Formats: sequence, structure tokens, C-alpha cells
Amino acid sequence: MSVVGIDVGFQNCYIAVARSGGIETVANEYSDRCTACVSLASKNRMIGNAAKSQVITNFKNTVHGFKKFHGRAFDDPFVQSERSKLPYSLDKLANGSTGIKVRYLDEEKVFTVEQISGMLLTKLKETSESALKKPVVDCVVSVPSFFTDAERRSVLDATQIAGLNCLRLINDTTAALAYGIYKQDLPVPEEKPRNVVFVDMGHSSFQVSITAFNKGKLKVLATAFDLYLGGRNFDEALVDYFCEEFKTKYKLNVRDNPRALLRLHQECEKLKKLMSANSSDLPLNIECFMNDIDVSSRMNTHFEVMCAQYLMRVETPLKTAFEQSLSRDDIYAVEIVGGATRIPSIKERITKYFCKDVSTTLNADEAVARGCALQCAILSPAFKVREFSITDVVPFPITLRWKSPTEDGLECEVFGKNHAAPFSKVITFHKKEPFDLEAFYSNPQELPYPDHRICFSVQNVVPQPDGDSSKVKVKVRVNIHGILSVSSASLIEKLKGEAEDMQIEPEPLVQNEGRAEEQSKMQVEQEGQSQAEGPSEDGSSSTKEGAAAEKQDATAGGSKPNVKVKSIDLPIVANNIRQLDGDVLTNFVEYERQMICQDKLVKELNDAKNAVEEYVYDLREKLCGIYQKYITEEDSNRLTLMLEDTENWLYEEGEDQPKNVYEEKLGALKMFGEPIQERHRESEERPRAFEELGKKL
Ligand code: ATP
Ligand code: K
Ligand code: MG
Repeated sequence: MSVVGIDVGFQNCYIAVARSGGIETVANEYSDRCTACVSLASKNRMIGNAAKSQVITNFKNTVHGFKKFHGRAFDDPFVQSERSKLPYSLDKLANGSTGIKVRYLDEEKVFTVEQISGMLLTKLKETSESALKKPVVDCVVSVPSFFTDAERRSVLDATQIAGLNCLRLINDTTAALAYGIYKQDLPVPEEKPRNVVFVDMGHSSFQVSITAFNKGKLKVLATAFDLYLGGRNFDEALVDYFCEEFKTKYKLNVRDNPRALLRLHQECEKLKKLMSANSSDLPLNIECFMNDIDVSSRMNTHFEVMCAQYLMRVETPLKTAFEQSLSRDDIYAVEIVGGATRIPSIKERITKYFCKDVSTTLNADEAVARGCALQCAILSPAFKVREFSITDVVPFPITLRWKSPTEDGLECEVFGKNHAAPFSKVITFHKKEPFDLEAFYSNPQELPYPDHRICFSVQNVVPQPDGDSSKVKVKVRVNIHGILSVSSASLIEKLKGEAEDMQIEPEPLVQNEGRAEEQSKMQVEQEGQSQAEGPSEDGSSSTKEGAAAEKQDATAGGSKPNVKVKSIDLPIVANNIRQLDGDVLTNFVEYERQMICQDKLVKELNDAKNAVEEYVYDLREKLCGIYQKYITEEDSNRLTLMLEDTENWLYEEGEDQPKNVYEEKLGALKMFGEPIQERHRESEERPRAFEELGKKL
């Protein structure tokens, strides 16, 4: 069983694995990071760093910056504003969600964001497999702490498309701290916790969390964020500036030329990074930028003035996080990660707010992936790690509204802001008929986008034999991924002739079943996460999904002899959940497999073709060099001619042939090449053999 953690960023992805007793990050063939980029072509796909090189050359079919399309409708204002800036096309899917329109295998295709993310995850899976040298299925994947139900479900679908089994979707901020603090000496559970602020500015967003640590556990106290503040804002500020300048200076309309605009973007990002290390003014030069014109300019401290509107926004989430939890004096350390915190003026703002130096004990790039791997190791039964419980929070309060054919809706907030998660609550209703439970975020205005309501129908509810309402217990859960569900419902049937003396919860049975009373009779039992309330009784990790369920069985199961009730499980039908349908998902999984096979075929074909080309070059060089002594001039000329023919063939009819044709071609060349190689090898080894012999004598 594998232990893999994946940090899926808007721009950069990192992988960490557990190997030889420790957690380490994994590099692919190019570097330690994988760019979140997928490029579709007429024969295959390129994913990650290979796709990055296609951003300009194949811009219409090279997809990047798609992370925030997860779970969002095409009509979402954010999607629309992104759309106007993207070099590739978006399209509205039949269900209203965001589709990505590209040409693949010479056909127009609209992929869902789950499919595109699935492609990226396929690449990340393959990279971890080649590092671990075994198949990878289990993993933990990071998401921004502000991702809502719909976004999380969408990311989970993507992991499934890639053939991964995601054990937990963990919040970026939580993952990073989990790793950083794991090994340190922490206060025992009875002592005052050590509070750490965590600040992450990536390419697309800014996240803050305040977390309390004790030995063996971490509890997030509050989170805050600016959904749209990240490194890319600073790139865009530079792009805007140079677009204006080049308009007057060179009469160039850069925005009309997608290729030039993309190049300018790349150069501006480089410039931004350089400016983090140099306070002096720096040049920007791009050759043959547009209409054969070379452009050049400079940038200096004016950069900060240009970005004032963004720098101003740094403080707000920091403040918000504190307003929800602690005072600044209770903070032990401020840890910063994420690429954009390297911008000096960002770091300055953070330092200024806390009146204290920020720590960079965590590796700014790898901390999230390492935390994911650590969480994966904790969840994996095959892996032994010290107990460490991770309790996160519900970022946006959740309300439940119930209604049935004879009732209007009534509602109650089941999970308040910063409620511990994962967590289950058992809610008792008194009902005579099936009813619907609608779940939604209480304050739509604080959400990143208008989330829709999801609905759970509790079916088969009937009155008691005596006509009374039945007691219906419903379990509502924010699960380990931060996803909400009504996970079970049961009807408690009083057994005939017996008084209901065994109360499941200390609530008097009310005789009159009026509508107004229904409301007061809704009762919420807290049930998940013992750590959320106090010290754990059994010390077991609260992140294990099963714990809450077992407790439920112990109370409602009726093991005591004097229980006079019977519990009947009720079916629940979920509606309007933004998650891929079973059949659709199965098709996507299958399609992803086909695309993987296709990529593999193309790779093998290219390898076979390259092998011919390489052999031609290699043999030709050696014929004039080290092989010269081992072939007659006449044969050498004939062979050289043959190599030349092959080379020409590769550029003409041999350009696009099946694999076996290249293999045969290579075989034919080797028939001539190998005997020469053999003669060369023998004569090289002969003196060495003599030498060996000489030594023995
Ligand atoms: P997100 O967390 O928003 O999903 P991400 O995880 O992909 O995005 P990171 O990899 O943390 O983002 O950071 C990438 C950002 O950091 C980019 O905007 C990049 O230009 C910026 N960055 C990286 N190094 C530097 C540097 N030295 N100076 C300034 N900015 C930098
Ligand atoms: K990242
Ligand atoms: Mg990130």
C-alpha cells in the first residue's frame, strides 16, 4: 500500500511520499514540481511540465488555471471574468457547469473540469508510481480551506477519474502545519496549547489559519481567506503596465495577440520573481515580441505603487482570523508558506501586522504536500505512525431546512462557523410522513459563489401504529473531506404494548403533534470527534471515519434488555448534489484509461522512431571515427549512403509510420552496424585481456 500526499495548486503541484521511514518529496523527470497544465494535441496529451512548453505554441488547447472551475457554474461571475482572460475556450455544459473546449485527436471536445483535473492527477499518480516503483492508489489531496461542498465533491470526482482513492481532502493550511509541527515538543493535552498562525499565499489565493497544538493533536481554531489575492495579481499588474507602455512606445496592441500576451505574462512572472531578490530596477527585454519588434523596458520600486491595491488586502484575512479566535498575544509563531510570500512587500505587511518576525521553518513549496503524505500515513492501516489527530473547521456555517407535503419549511443552523470537522450530529424529528432535508450554507453572501442547495429525502416514514408521529433519527455529517451529507436515518418504532421507558435521548414524548411544536422538538445530539469537546476517552485518532458510526450503533442499537423500541433504517435519496453521476463517472474513468493507453502508444511509437534516428547519427559518427579501422572503405561508403537514405526517409514517408516499421528499419541497420561494433569491441578487449593475463603470470 502506498502513502502519497499531493498538493494540487493553481499553478504548481507537489508530491510527497513516505519512504524509508521518512516523508520526502518526489521529483519528476524535470524538477520537483509539476505545473498544473494539460495540453491536448492531435495524437496525444502532454501533462505537467511537458504541457508548459505548449502554452504559447498550442495556446488554444493548453489548459491551465482551471482549479477554481471545480464545482462552479459556467454562468458564475468568476468563471465569466476568467473566461475573458483565457487563451482557451470555455463552454457551458448541459448541467450548467463549466466545460473546457479543446481540439483533441483532431476533433473538438468539451471536457469537464473533473476530467482535466483527472488528467493532471494521472500525471501526478504516474510520477509517484515511478518514484515508489509500485502502483499508487491511496492518497491524500489538498484543497483550499474555502472550498465548498460542490468544489470538494468535484475534486473527489477528479481523483476517481485518475484511478486514485483519496483518503482525505485536507485543507492546504492544515496540511502544512500538520507536517511542520509533527515532530516538535508540544504541551501535553492538559496544558495550554501552542497557537500558531499559518499564512499561505499561492498563485491564486491567500489563506490564513490559526491552529492550536498539543501533544498528539492539532485543532484548527479559525480560518480566513482572500479568495482572489495571489501571486498572479502581481503578474497581471505588470502585464497591464507594459501593455500600456508598449501601446504608446511601440504602437503595439498586445491584448489583441494571444501569443504575445502569453509571452508577456511569462516574462512578467520572471521579472516579479527577480524583483523579490533585487531592490534595484531591472530590465525587461523580449526579442521579436510582436510584428517582428523587439521590446524593452524597466521596472523598479514603482512596482509596489502599482500593486498597492493588492498589498492593502493582505491585512484583512489576518484580522478576520483573529476576530474569530484569539488575541495576537496568544500567538507562539507565524509560519508563512506559498510562493507569493516571497514578495518582500507581502512579507513586510504580514510582519507588520503581527509586530513579530515571521518564521519560515516550513519549506514554502513542499510543506503542503508533506502534510498530505503525513495524513495519508496516519490514515493508512498499513503504516505505523505516532497518533496525531487533526481536527479542522467548517469554514462556512451550514443550515438544514426540513419540509414535507403537509409542512412548510423550518430550519436550524446545524454547523456554525468554525465548528469542528469531521463531525456528525444526530437530529431527532417527529414525523408521520416522508420529508425532505435541504442543506445550504447559511450566509450566501460570504461564499465564493452562489452555492446551490442540496437535498436529502428521508423516505418510508410512517406514523406509529397508534397514529402518533414516529421518532426519526437523522445523522448529518461533515465528513473527512469537508463534505456534507445525511449519512443515515432510522425510524424508532415503539413496540406494541410496551411503554417507551427507554429514552434514547432525555426528551419527553410530547403528545400533541402540532406544527409549531415540531420545531421545538427537533433535537440535536452532538456525536463526532470527542477531541472537539474535550480529551479523547480512548485516545484513538479522531480522523478515523468509523469512530462516530460505531458510537451511534452503541446508543441506538438497543443492546440493553429493557429497550422497548426497534430501529428501522430508512432509505435516503440525495438530490441536486453536484457530483458526477455514477454512470457518467464510470464513463470518464474508462475514457481516462483509453487516453492513458493512447498516450502510451504514442510514446512507444515516438521512442521507436527516435531510436532509428539516434542509431543513424551514432553510427555515422562512429564510422568516421572509432569504427574506421574495422570496416573497408567501400563498405563504409555503402553504409553511409544507407544511413543517409534512412535519414531522408525519416523526414519524408517515414515521418508517420506504425511502430513495427521503425523497429524493422532499426533491425536492418543493426545487421550492418553490429558486426562492426563487435569487431571494435573485441579489439578493445584484447589488449585488456593480455594485460590481465600478464598480471596473472
Ligand atoms: P494556490 O495555492 O493559489 O492554488 P499554488 O499552490 O500553485 O497556488 P505556489 O506554488 O504556492 O502557488 O506559488 C506560486 C506563486 O508564487 C506564483 O505566483 C509565483 O510567481 C510566485 N512566486 C514564486 N517564487 C517567487 C518569488 N521568488 N518572488 C515572488 N513570487 C514568487
Ligand atoms: K503548491
Ligand atoms: Mg498552494
